[in-house]
Amino acid sequence: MKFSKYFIPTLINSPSEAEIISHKLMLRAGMIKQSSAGIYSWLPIGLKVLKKIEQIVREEQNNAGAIEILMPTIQSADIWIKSGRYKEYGKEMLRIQDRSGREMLYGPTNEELVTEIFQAHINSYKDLPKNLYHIQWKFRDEIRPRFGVMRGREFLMKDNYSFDINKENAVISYNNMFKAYVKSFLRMDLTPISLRADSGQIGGDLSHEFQILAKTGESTLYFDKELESIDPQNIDPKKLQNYYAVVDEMFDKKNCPISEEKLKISKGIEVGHIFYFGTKYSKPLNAFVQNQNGEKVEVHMGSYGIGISRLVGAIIEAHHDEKGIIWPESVAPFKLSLINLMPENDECIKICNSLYNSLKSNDEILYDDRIVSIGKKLSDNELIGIPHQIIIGKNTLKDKLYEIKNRKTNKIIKLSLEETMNYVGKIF
Ligand code: 5CA
Repeated sequence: MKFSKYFIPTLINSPSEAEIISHKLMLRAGMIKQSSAGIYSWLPIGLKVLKKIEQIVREEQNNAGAIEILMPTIQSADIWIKSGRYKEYGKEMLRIQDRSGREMLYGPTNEELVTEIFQAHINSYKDLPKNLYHIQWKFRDEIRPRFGVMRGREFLMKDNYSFDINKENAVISYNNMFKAYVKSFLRMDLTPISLRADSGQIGGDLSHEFQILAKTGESTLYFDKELESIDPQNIDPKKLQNYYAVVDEMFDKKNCPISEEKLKISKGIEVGHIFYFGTKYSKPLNAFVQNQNGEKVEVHMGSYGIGISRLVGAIIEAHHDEKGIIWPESVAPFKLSLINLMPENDECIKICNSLYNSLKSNDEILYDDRIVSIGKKLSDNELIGIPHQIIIGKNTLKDKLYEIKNRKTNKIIKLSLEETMNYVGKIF
């Protein structure tokens, strides 16, 4: 992609409305544009990152046996009246009337809708377990939308729903998702901490939040220090769940089972939340199956959410420096940028074009061919945080060497054309 033909509207200064670093950097890097409070348009590189996160989550859901569907954003109030949540949800729910006066709403979550789908099509224990997910926009009329995409009103969520014959099997599904969550976050270079959580609006008695430690996080976490030194990838969920780790609402100083020296208190960003809530929705919405004895039983359900759009901000909170974003390779909008420092010099253009032409079928490459100052070019590339940068300028003309910069380590190495091509080959 040629930068000059693309659309990355970078800004020198961050707009005054942005309070935290990820919001500032997303605006400065031209990733999003606010359209109204807590509602954003996603500009090209913002969208690319969003899609990559979405894809990682999708792959780990599929690996864990979940099945993708797509439910609508607009739902009928009827099913929410049946579950009893239509009133309960209060002002956070955006309510709409269609032209014939029917009560509709913009979905804040999908327990009711997915239970209705299950109920219509599945009626035997032989079809269990089932786990259905979708990746869809949600709307919650938050009192205080803030921090950009971190607490939006419209936001992208992956939500899935498990259906099992009994509690025991439902807990197996729960732990299976727990593992998939850990894997998904690790693939984004995030180290999640899982904590016992309150199940709030969704309900139920078993719930965990997945949090990323960050000073700017909105949650306060209380956990065993040992958790920080554990590699969550190679540990059984049940073992992980045995450590003391709770979020604010669950913390009780008097009943805390670990000593003050062992307890760590940190701020965190909630990137995922999982729930087991038994028959809370299957009962009112008549989601029964026949068991082995031919009896009708209500299915046991769990729901599992990942804040896809929030993750864009959370990853930046975890990966940035004073110059800008440092994207982990797995979610970077482009893996490589090719920076022409002398875009008006025929020879330099020739070298860049030939390198670009040999690579351009790859949509992981951004070719910065803009006619702007060297300073702006370098600082824009730092800001948007492409992991690998090939810098072509005077030095390349003089001694045929290409400067390769690693955004994370800030190290620059000089390579011949052949070595450069080898280096590039290894990135993809
Ligand atoms: N139905 C359940 C699980 S599918 C549910 O809705 N859970 S939730 O309320 O905890 O939301 C799931 C995830 O969505 C959260 O962990 C968070 O990462 C993200 N999220 C929730 N509210 C917002 C918001 N206002 N802005 C951005 N992301 C949000």
